[in-house]
This record gives sequence, C-alpha cells and structure tokens, in this order.
Amino acid sequence: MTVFLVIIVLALLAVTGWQISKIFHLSKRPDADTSEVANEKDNKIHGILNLVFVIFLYVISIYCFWEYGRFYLPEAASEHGSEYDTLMFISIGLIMFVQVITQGLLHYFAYKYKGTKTRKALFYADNDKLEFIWTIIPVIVLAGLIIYGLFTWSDIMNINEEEDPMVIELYAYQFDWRARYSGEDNTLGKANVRFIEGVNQLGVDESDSYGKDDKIVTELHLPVGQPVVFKFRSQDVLHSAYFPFFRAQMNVVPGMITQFGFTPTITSEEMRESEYMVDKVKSVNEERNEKNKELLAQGEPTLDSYEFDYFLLCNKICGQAHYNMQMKIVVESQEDFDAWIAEQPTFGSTMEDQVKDADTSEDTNSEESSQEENGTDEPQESDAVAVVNNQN
Ligand SMILES: [Cu+2]
Repeated sequence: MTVFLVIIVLALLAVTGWQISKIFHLSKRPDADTSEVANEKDNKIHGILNLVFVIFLYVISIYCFWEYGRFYLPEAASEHGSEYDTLMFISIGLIMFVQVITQGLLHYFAYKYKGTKTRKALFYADNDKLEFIWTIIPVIVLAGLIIYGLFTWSDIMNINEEEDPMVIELYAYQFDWRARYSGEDNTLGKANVRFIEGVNQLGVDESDSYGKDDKIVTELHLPVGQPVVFKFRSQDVLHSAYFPFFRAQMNVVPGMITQFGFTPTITSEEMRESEYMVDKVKSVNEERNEKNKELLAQGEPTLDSYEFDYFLLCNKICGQAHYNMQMKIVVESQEDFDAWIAEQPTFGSTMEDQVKDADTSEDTNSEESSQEENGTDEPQESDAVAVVNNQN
C-alpha cells in the first residue's frame, strides 16, 4: 500500500514539474530565442564555464593537499615501508602530473575553440606520427611503473627464511584478535576450529607437541629490528589485518592461512617522541579538552587524554562491532620483549591449569553439596572466544 502511494505521489510530482515547465515556456517573450540549437551566447557561457570548472578543480585540489596533508601517515615504522611509500609517491606523482596537464588542456581547448558563427570545424582524419607518439609514451611509462611495482611487490612479499624470522600467528574472530607466539621451537602447533573448547580459544591441537610452548596473548609485542612472519587465521568471516604504521595489510580468510612478514624499525616510545606524533597527540588532546568542557556542562563522564600506541586493526567490514576490532601493538627493545614474553603462560600450562581447576571445582562442589547449598560461588567463566559444538 505504501509503495503504491509513493508511486502515485512521484507520478503527480512528475506531472507538476512538466506543467510548470510548460508555464515557463508559455510565459517567454514572443521574440525570445526558443531554438534548440546553441547560439553565440550559449557557446560563450559554456566555454567560460569549462574554464571556471578546471580552475575550481585545481584550487580545491591544492586546498585539500594543504588542509588535509596532516592526515598522511608519518615515516614508516618497518623496513619495507620506505620502499612501499616510494612506489606509492612515484605512482601518484606521475598520475597527478599527467592529470593536471591533460585536464587543463582539455578544458582550455573547450574554451578556446568554442563555437562561433565565423569558425568552421577542420576535418582532420588521422596522423600516424601523433598516434604513435601518444601510444608509445604511455606504454613505456606504464611498463616501467609495472615492472618497478612487481620488483617492489616481490621484495615486500617474499620472506627471507635465512633471517630466521619469528613466527607469530594472528587469529581473528568477531570482534577481536589474539596473537600466538610459537615459543622456543619457533614452530606453531597445529590448530583447527574443531578443537576450540573452554580456554583453548584458538583451537590448538593438544596432541601436537609443537603447540605446548606456544603462548597466546591479547597484546602484540614485537622486538625492534627483529624480522617477524605473521600467519593469519580467521575463526568466522573474512577479516583484514591492517598495520598502517608498518605499511602492512593482509586478508584473514576462514579455512586458510595467509602470511605477511616485516621488520619493525621504530619502537612505540620513539614514535611517541617523534615530532609528527607530538603534534598529533597535542591536537587530539586539544579537541578532547574542548569536548570535555561540553561533557562536563552536561554532567557526563569526560574523555581520557590520548596517548599514541600502534594498533592492529581490522580493515574488512566484518560485522556490527568491526569498528572496534583492534589489538594494541608494542614495539620495544629485545630485553623488554624477552622480559614480557617470559611472563606469558604457555598453552601447555594453561591447559594443565584448566584440568586442575576442573578437578578442584569438582572437589569443592562435592564438599559444598555435602554441606548446605550456598549459591553465591559461580563457576569461573573463561574468556573463551567461542565454544563450538561439534554435534553435526
Ligand atoms: Cu574484522
């Protein structure tokens, strides 16, 4: 019914528009030029508009670069990052150079050769020499760009096994990340979604001895200067691991393992102290302070002051809480990293603890039931990612 009414209203609006245009047409003076063919005045207006449009385009481009240039990322915090940035700036530079010239000429000629009564169009069929020039130049430039891009791509994507990279698994699920360090043996234990149960959030295969020393954590720590190779796994849908400051991104696909490796070069602390970040943090906090004044006036809780941290983000719209799917990354010295990783429990010990917990809770339960029931002690819920029922 609503659709029907909407259609009627739209039809009536169309009829109204048509009637109004007829009234305008009839109300024109009898000597007005009603011809459909453009006259001298029309051509002049269109010529000038063409010129005005391209000037507007240039002005707004310059304004955007000037105003929004501060949103560019700072110097890359990974070894391959500078290669990546150079490739991007060369590509953008070339495209912009050609765009500025051709767009400008196009509009200028539309203005310069606008129709006038005295001008006659020149019949110009073809010119082999010209066609050869404007074909061969783009071919050479594009081929160069593609070859350069391919070399950069293979440089970035190929993992140098001789450097003995540290193997870390990044596990994505709606809507968070977990990191699994491969432990002393630098080999990840096998994992499968079917093994997900209780504290075994990532479905690590308990029977695989490589998995015993794996360490599963909620924060990603990386030693500076150490090559790392990430193995990505997804529990549910397509995610994308995005490390903007390290110029890295890789799709995280359910049912397969994707990988990407890089070497972090700037610690979190060094990045915090960089001129770029000091300015950025200052401007964010100024905005927050302004906002806090409003919030205070409304009696609402205020925002905390901002401090920079690297983050791993999800860059695929994977569901409702996608926007908040992130994991903190800490790049630190080798000593700090060693101290931190030593404190993390291994997968083997976590599983043993679970068994012990289950035993003690059974004991206490039986004790409790022998006394009188005291319903205050709830069983400790693990912060399990998900429990998969393999009943099918
Ligand atoms: Cu996601």
